[in-house]
Amino acid sequence: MKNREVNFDGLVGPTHNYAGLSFGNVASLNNANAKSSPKQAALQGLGKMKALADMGMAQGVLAPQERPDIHMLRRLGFSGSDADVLKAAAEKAPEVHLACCSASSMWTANAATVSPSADTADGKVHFTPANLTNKFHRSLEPEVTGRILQGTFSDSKHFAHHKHLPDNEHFGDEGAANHTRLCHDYGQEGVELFVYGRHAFDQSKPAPTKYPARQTFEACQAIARLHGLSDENVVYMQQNPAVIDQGVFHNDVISVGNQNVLFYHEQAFFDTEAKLQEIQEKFGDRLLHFIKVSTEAVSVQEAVRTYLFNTQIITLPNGEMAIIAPTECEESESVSRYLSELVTLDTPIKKVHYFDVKQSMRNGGGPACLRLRVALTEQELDAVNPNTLMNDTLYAKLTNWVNKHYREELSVADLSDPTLLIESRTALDELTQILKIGSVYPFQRV
Ligand code: SUG
Repeated sequence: MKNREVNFDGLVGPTHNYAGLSFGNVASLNNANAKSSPKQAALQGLGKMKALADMGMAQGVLAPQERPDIHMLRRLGFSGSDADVLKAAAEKAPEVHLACCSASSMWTANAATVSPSADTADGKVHFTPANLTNKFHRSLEPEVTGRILQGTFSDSKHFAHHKHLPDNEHFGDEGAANHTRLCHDYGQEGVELFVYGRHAFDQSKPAPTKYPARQTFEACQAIARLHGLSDENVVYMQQNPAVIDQGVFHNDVISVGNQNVLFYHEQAFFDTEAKLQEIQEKFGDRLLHFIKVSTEAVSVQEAVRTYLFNTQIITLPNGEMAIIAPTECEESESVSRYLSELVTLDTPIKKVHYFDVKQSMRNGGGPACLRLRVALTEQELDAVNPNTLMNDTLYAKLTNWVNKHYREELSVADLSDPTLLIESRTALDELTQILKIGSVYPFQRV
């Protein structure tokens, strides 16, 4: 039986913009109010998906969400026609309006936590959408994310879906961005690493002081319980509070794993040595590659600027691993030097492929943010909605769809234009037919 890890990338939505919504995420704040190009952003994302499919990887796509979120604006007291709602919100509560226009669901590493069937008590693949409570614009996502995941992984014989954790900062959960799975073969039992930023109930424990820790220890434990994971196969690790304060708002900005490789910055974790030892013990006597990057080779600041660790490490059909990195890594002297050397060392990583995902990078979203990893057996892959799996035909359809519906350029002022709402709904309605995921959007359900 062939087991594989499938990347499900988020398709960038038609309202992609730079609103400076994410305190603690340096790129988001630095690019606030810049003009965006939704069309370029979506095409860059599709280009990466197609390239991975062409490398022989199984690649899926997850639909974006309906924005502006008129339903939330109505819930917050704006009324009248949709156009009235947008106009009043933009005038009277501009920050709330911007939050309701964000295309942030594109970063599907934050869509959910996924545990493969080899790790779970009932032998099903488990999904829990992330509640994303720390940022209002992101907290709008989990309900529809859940529906999109169910439309993509609908077969209850293989897939189990949970409701997102309670919408409260005590259970702040950012999904797979803080979750890594180490394993020998994708279909064999693995060790799931849950990385958190703070303890919610015990305030005496270390925590960052400048920027928020979005993920709590208590949320990690709840997910492990829901997914039926065994304590023997789970490791909880705390992120180093000092790096959160330097802009590492998710663990996938400072470490990434794949199969028997954990690639991390020496400052990534708290209590590193003890935790690496626990990982090795739980992994057993099989070979694990801990690839540590020293501060001397790449500073935390440079890692955050270039997203060296927000790379995807993928296993190619020939068994070798490759790194999918943003072009910012290639443009940095220290990081490109590090990567050219890495592929010559005695580790499974043998190649680096650079991709231009600058539209997403400017909001703090690198290649790894754009994808949700789902390890599947062959039977499970057969049970996935086939219309969401990338191939030449789907790529051509989605490229045409983007070219037909997306704007070349968008400024923050354009977000209150009622025609943008109509354009966006028209596009998404057509998309649900292309992907055959059902009526997942609120405007399709009234
Ligand atoms: O949640 N940026 C996202 C980036 C998410 C990156 N994901 C991972 N690291 N996995 C965030 O901070 C910025 C939106 C704006 O400012 O317009 C934003 O939401």
